[in-house]
Amino acid sequence: MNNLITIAAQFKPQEKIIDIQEYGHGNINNTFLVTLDNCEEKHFILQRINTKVFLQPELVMQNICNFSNHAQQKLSKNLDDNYCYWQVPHVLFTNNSQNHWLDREGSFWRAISFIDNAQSFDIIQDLNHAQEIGYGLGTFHNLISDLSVDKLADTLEGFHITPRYFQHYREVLEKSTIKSSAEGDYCLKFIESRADCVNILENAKAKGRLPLRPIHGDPKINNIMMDKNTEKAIAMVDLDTVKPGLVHYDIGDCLRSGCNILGEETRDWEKVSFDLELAQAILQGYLSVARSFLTEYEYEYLYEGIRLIAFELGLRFFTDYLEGDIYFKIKYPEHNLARALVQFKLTESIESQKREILNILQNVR
Ligand code: ADP
Ligand code: GN1
Ligand code: MG
Repeated sequence: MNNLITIAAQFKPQEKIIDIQEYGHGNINNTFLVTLDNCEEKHFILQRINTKVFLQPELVMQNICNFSNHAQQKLSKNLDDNYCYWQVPHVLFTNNSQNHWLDREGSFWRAISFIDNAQSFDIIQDLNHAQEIGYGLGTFHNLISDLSVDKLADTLEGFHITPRYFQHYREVLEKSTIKSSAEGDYCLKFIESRADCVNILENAKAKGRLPLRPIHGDPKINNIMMDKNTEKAIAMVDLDTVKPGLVHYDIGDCLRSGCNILGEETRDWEKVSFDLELAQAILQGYLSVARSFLTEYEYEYLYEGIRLIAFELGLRFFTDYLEGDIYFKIKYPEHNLARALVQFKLTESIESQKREILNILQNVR
């Protein structure tokens, strides 16, 4: 605790820190809520960046600063009411104007302003929440849409490039010494039977059908903050993966996390399914703000994007399980296997409802 206070104090040297608690359920970084003895600004977020994942955390900070300056400027100039409630978290600087602080062990720390009176959920609450989640992602895409991709470094090489995850999976599998189990065998078969779909988005990108745009990269529902009073989406957090990509990565990730009512941490993986009503609400919310910039081809590949991102996450979890849990934080030994099963079951459910999903996509346009 003393150590944490010393670290937190780098970002607010004039303030008295009265409490620091672990916060949120992120799978990558270590997040803390810092409480100050200051009634105007009671909290901020302190995070230790996982530098095994983000090998160049300085680039992550540069991207976040570039995005948040761009968005703040846009919000301040906004003459209509598009973004009237929207908030953008900003980076806190140390006394000597650094956007991060390295402790004695070399850990990389950063601080972010707190989105007050808001909460995020790991599991979707209802149709209103779903609609707001979609609205939140659409608002974010609008805000970031005119930030030049040249201003965004690649903070995580290969992120959402499914063929690369697949290639890596095969290499890991070859060396793996994990003993066989019914659940493990289900995953192995599942992956092999989908081998021919892993290139679908990358091929479309290579053919020039899908443009690279600035995206969030990680819009699962617990990264979208909801106002506690109005129950409206008011901010997106976890900006580490803001970088050029396909909108399909974002829309797919948002739907795979929002339409699974058992949540991605359930142990009841056999009961997991993709909820169509929630999908419709998320897409309606999204398109109410983002309809104008999607191209014909982008619409055409939405179904494949939704399916692929669920499959890809299953593949990432299963590979991490085989590799000894080096990427995602775990709470018990087979955690990444359990998470992979959930995503594969979800993929199966998406596939079995392809016709209905295509209908929804047609209707919400
Ligand atoms: P991770 O990269 O590990 O997922 P996040 O940045 O998503 O870490 O933080 C974990 C959780 O903490 C989020 O899901 C969110 O609920 C909360 N959180 C993160 N940043 C903020 C913020 N600026 N204001 C309020 N809550 C936040
Ligand atoms: C990670 O950081 P967090 O928990 O919001 C991961 C996402 C996965 C998600 C699955 C940088 O997100 O890609 O979809 O776990 N983030 C990174 O829960 O890999
Ligand atoms: Mg997160």
